[in-house]
Parts: sequence; C-alpha cells; structure tokens
Amino acid sequence: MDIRLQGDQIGVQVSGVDLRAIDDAQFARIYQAWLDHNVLVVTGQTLTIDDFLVYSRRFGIVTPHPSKSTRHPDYPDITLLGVNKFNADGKLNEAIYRRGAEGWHTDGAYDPVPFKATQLYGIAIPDTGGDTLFASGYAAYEAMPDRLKTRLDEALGAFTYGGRRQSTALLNPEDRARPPAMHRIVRTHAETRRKSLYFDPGKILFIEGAEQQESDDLIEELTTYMIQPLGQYRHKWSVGDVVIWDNRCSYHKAAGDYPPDQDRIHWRVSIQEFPAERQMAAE
Ligand SMILES: O=C(O)CCC(=O)C(=O)O
Ligand SMILES: [Fe+2]
Repeated sequence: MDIRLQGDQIGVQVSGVDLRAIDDAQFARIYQAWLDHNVLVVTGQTLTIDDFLVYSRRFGIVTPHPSKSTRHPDYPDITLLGVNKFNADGKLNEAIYRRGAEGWHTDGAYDPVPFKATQLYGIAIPDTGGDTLFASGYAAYEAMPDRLKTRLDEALGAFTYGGRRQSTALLNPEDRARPPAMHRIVRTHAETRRKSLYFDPGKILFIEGAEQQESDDLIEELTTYMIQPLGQYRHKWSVGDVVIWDNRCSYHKAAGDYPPDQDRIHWRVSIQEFPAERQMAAE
C-alpha cells in the first residue's frame, strides 16, 4: 500500500490496495491519512454497490440523501450522479449536469446531523473536464483575522438546502420547506480537535443573534476567507477511483465543465458521524 500526499496540505492518494480485502490495521492507516489531509483518493478499484457500501460504513453511518429523485432505485443509500442527464424532450437537465458546480460548499449543512463525509466512486469519466476541486476549512479558519475569530467563536449559523437563493430543484416539493439547521461556524473537529471555518455561502441564511445587515456583511466577509491557495487539491478522475472528503473541515465543488454528450457517472454516499464522534463534537 502506497500513501502519497497530493496538495500542499490536503489531498492524499492511496494505491496498491484492494478495498474489498483490507484488514483493520490497513484501514486505520487509510483513515488516519484521511483525517490528516481532508480528502482521500484510492485508485484502481473494482467494486460492486455492496462492496462500496461495506467500505463506506467503516467511516460512519451511511444515510440516504434528501434528493429522492436521484437515489438508486434499488439502493436508497446510493445517490447516482450524472444519470438521467437529459429530459424526455432531449434537453440537458442543468440541475443534474451542474450538480455541485454552483459554488464552493460543504455537503449536508442543512441537516441537524450534518454529513461527516461524502464518498464518490467513479463509474464513467469523460475524456476532458469533470474534475472535483477541494479546499481546506482549517486553512480558511487560520487565515481569518483575530477580530473575526473572536466575533464568531461561539456563533451559530442557520443553514437550509437551498439557502438564500432557495435552489431546491433536486428536492421533491414536499421536502423543500424544512426548518434551518443550526451549527457552530467555528467548528472544533471531533477527531482532530482542530478548528475550522464551517461555512457554506449557498446554504447559510443568517448568523444567529446578528442584525440582518451585520449577518449579511459577515457572510460576505467569510466567503473571502474560504478558499486559501495552499489549502487546495484538484482531483482528476479515473474510472475506479474512490474519493472521500471530510465535510467537517473541507469545501468542494464540481468543475461542471465536461462535454454534456459524454457520460460522467458516480455512485455517491452521504456519511454521518458515529454516535461517539457526535458526543466528542458536542464537548
Ligand atoms: O460531482 C462532483 O464532482 C461533486 C459533486 C458534489 O458536490 C457532491 O457530490 O457533493
Ligand atoms: Fe457537494
């Protein structure tokens, strides 16, 4: 098993391993590399859906995504990315084609139990384009001025799926009006105990306790600290890649730039923290 750092701070790649056959000691090395570098790539896998779920469940509790229309028909825990990209009239479905490409974000902040991780498995990859970009929430926090760190130290943000723009195209109508979830903006990671900026400009509605104007100004200011040059990694996909990112301390976005007539298909799972980690996060 070969473990290699990809970016300056985040992004680590593991090769020479069959994820169907790893033992606990090998998994512990993989898991630590992921905690240390936010985004973990394992190359060259040939997995069935069941294999992918078994491996994913080593990281936490796999949970169905609220977008019901993009769930796998037989496996609700699996979301299909890039499937049914064209409508019946032949027009490109932008919500599916550009999913994840509208801006830097963290997955699941709208949930009272937000996603610990998201994991993708590459099934079909276009010849050009279609990368996924990542950035470190630790680097964002470290770049913030002390004034902002102090102001937000205990602040809660209110998050919904569609945020201030109410972009809810992938949700069924009955799932569009859920109440906001409240989360600490300065987040101490349950496992690494490092502080990160837990933030998503597309999902945040307001910062609790701030006047509307101050809240909007803070959101705008935080957006400028999110993406730090040294805290980035860009993944160029190959079929058989398994990529997991830590939503507690990372942002990501899809490049959304591949030829629409080519397939770009992934299996995707959303993973919540184990109860013991949730307990640590609360302490
Ligand atoms: O398709 C991608 O590259 C990432 C899409 C995304 O944002 C996600 O799966 O959460
Ligand atoms: Fe995402």
